[in-house]
Amino acid sequence: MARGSAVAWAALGPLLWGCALGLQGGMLYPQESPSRECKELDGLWSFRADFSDNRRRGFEEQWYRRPLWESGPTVDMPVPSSFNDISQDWRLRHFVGWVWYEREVILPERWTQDLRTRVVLRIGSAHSYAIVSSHPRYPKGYFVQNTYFDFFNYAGLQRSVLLYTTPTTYIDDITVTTSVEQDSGLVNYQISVKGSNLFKLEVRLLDAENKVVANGTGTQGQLKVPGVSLWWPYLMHERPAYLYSLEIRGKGFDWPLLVKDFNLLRWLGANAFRTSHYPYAEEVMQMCDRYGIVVIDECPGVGLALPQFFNNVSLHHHMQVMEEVVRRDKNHPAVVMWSVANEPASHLESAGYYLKMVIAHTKSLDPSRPVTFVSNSNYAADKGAPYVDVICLNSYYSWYHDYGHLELIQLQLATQFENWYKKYQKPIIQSEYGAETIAGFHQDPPLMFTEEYQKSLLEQYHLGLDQKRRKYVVGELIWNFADFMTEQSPTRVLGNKKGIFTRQRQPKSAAFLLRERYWKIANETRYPHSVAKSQCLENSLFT
Ligand code: GCB
Repeated sequence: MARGSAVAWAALGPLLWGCALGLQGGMLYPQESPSRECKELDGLWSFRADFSDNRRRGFEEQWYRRPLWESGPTVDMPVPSSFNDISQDWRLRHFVGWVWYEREVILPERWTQDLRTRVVLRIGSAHSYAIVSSHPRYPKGYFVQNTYFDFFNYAGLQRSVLLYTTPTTYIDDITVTTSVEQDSGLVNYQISVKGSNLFKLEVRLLDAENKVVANGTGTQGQLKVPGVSLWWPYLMHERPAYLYSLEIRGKGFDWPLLVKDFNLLRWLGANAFRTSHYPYAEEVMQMCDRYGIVVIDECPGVGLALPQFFNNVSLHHHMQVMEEVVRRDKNHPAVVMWSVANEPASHLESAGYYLKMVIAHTKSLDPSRPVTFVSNSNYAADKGAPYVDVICLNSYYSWYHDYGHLELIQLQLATQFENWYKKYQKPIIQSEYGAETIAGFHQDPPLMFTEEYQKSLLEQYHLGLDQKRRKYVVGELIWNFADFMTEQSPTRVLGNKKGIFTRQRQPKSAAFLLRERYWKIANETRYPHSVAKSQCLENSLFT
């Protein structure tokens, strides 16, 4: 297995089994400190997909016992990345089954010899398990992956992998909640220490310039920051606070694209997004804290489309997933609300009970934030809405029905809002609306798929939103920030084209329309919170 005592060897397969058992303990983002060292394992790894009929040859032959190249051919695979689009091999693009990743690592001698050092392997994201269906109409043993969502199921080690150390007595988790008392910020903290009961804890709160602004001791307490300057979303005025934005990319992670996307968000004047339809990389969340972008943090509860999905096994798993999401993201000031699902079949009775339980569980995990799920059901039929704090609605007027009839949007939108509000009297967010648009297609008067149609559709929605937004509509999130890949289907032309940017991040005409709108809303009321003030530093709740 290992060549020499200082060489460690890692394969993904067995690690995935570990992940499946559920993550225990805290999920603090690894930070270097005098007592913690980090070693990034990003770069080129060896890789093999197990193409055997039952996809289990790797386990049967124990590929993990020796260097991977000894049991068969390997290819280079970058980490982080999805493996699907890296090679020219069609089979890999659609691969369902186990894949094996390997990387040799030289560990500092001290890491393996110092008994007071604990070494942790951290995989940012290993994606994913699959639903596999066999089809009697097809050749024997033939199977494909069926998904019930509208994005390509990219897979692999899509986020960074690293090793880090802690002392054997170590801080496993920190929970921070905040409040304000006159001009003071109150920071309540709770620290979980593992490994021993013999320790002394000193707590220091640093501001954006790394100056100590409050001190404490012990595993829990309250820190007071007089004259506090609060975290504030980018360009948001206070009355009424309003979220306007779009959905960005989140499955994989690479810095150039991430920084580009945040520059585009700032250019647009957008102040929020939802992590549709799974939690984004931790680095994305840190950027949101830093740039003042509000996040509706959504778990991977997507594709809950069939009655049989609302069973106790799923419910239990869904609750566990919410525990993981909350544990990971609870300390980000940018997170404003949890979303437990996207478009579940919430008209079903069984879905009503299921959503009630998941929402109640999420609230018990974090009583400080509102909880929602995103609905595309009818107001009269939805069984989950009674349990949410904010109603989030997806609707595609003049797109998935009444094709081309932009003149109907305002009436249909007003009816939608009024019906929901009358029934529930809760704040509403229009969490999706948009039109498929192929960059460079033009037609006037507008026809579907052209840039003019996307613009006109958004304009009609905006007229409808403006009627309600100073009342109970508290946000509008267009679908979508950028074009993205989906499974092949007769309704998708090389993926979903509802982006206002192309996949290469170039603007379609609608991007300019949105830019004008977002900046106009931001400037409607001049409030003391300036753009500059919104740029809080990561992990600091107050600047
Ligand atoms: C939706 C889904 C989203 C799709 C979008 C569309 O309602 O939530 O995942 O991509 O519609 O474009 O159809």
